[in-house]
Amino acid sequence: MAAPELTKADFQSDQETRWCPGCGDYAVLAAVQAFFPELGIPPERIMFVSGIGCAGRFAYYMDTYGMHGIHGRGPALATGLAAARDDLSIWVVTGDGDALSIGGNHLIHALRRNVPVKILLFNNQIYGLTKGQASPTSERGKVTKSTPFGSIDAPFNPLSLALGAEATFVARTIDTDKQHLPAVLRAAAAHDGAAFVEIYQNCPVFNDGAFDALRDKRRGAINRIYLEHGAPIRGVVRAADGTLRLGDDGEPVVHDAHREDPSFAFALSRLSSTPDGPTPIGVFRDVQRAVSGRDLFAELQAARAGATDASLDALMRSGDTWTVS
Ligand SMILES: Cc1ncc(C[n+]2csc(CCOP(=O)(O)OP(=O)(O)O)c2C)c(N)n1
Ligand code: SF4
Repeated sequence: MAAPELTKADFQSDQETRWCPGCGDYAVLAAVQAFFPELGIPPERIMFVSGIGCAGRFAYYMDTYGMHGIHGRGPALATGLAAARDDLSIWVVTGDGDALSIGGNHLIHALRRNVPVKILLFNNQIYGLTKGQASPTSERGKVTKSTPFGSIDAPFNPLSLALGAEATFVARTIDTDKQHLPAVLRAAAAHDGAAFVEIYQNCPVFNDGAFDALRDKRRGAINRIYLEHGAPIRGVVRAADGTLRLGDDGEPVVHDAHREDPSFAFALSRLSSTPDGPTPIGVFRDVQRAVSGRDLFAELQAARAGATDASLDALMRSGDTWTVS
């Protein structure tokens, strides 16, 4: 008998959502819950791993398996899970503070290793849960509770960072874009390896309007530069010196998400450092590379098949041993 078709309701947990009214996290949650049935993967084969932050609460609201881990360690936990279970669809939900402050190291190595997990970074350019301190994506000069005279630090560009970490799939989308967000999730899910998706997410309480230039219907129509593999990139040209620029003074540029050399995707990621003007969204890079854990998983299976208690005991007593007296 064929398995019953899944619906959005199959992915909605009975937990009360605890985000502030109007938070962009609601829009992302609704889009993810509506998208997951099309994957055809039963909820019990799906894992959502999160760190700490408002974004981190996401795992409670998906009626799948989930783990609300410790701050910044979502990618590390997911890496362990991916090594042990190659039958799961593993998703990490993280915030800009969680992923790029305390968790920066874990994020870059998961991407470098090409661990088969999908990492959704909800970027609201602020620490939401702890009530509005500057994050690694807050713009220079940003006045917050932790930067009363304006932030003096240069922000990360998350996509440039991911590309520098050798990520094989790098994309950007917007919380309230009901067509684009699922399209990017679809591409991320189809990617064999680590997928990194930055989602511009409005925090109406501590950083309202950070992405209005893109979220607003009228301004967004002008400022969103949709990337589509094989199609010309609107409003982007190659200038006489070979660099990619915004504007129309140069050669038209056709998007190539599958280009091995990451410098093209990197150049696209540099076109907008803060999202207050024309900004590319979509899949910047989607290439194939050896996937971490695949060989490890087979090796573990083989090792397990031949393992007995006796051999473990022999292993513990083998090699150099010392008697502590
Ligand atoms: C080890 C540790 N250090 C600091 C904190 C405090 N803390 C909790 S969430 C957070 C940052 C949250 O910001 P972000 O990741 O951007 O997520 P958001 O709440 O905006 O979704 C911090 C610093 C913590 N919980 N644990
Ligand atoms: S503090 Fe901001 S990010 Fe957190 S739930 Fe409230 S609106 Fe959302």
